[in-house]
Amino acid sequence: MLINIITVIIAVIVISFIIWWFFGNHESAAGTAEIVDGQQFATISVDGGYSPETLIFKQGMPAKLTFNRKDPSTCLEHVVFPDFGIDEALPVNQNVVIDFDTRKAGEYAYHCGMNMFHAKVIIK
Ligand SMILES: [Cu+2]
Repeated sequence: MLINIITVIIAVIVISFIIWWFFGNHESAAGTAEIVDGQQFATISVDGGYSPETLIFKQGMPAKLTFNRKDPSTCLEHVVFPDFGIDEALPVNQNVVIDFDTRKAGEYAYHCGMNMFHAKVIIK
């Protein structure tokens, strides 16, 4: 009887974890840009995904977005911003700077070359 209860409890925990893993909101804290002389700068570290996963830029201020890939996997070799027609190669351990168009407010999702890792830039 006790074994049954334990089994049920474990099953519930495992199922909850699976549900959280697939459907939960994993959004981590949003990153913000550093502002120097009327320009905003932000760096995204690419290592098993994009960090910070959500980055916020101010609308209408010139922005430089730097990607630094630490992950050698070919999966993350390219970063793609479909809304801006950007498809940039990211050599390992090098800074790749993108001039980001901040004229239009909105949420701009981007992803790796294979569309497996996702993150976004919010302009507001
Ligand atoms: Cu990929």
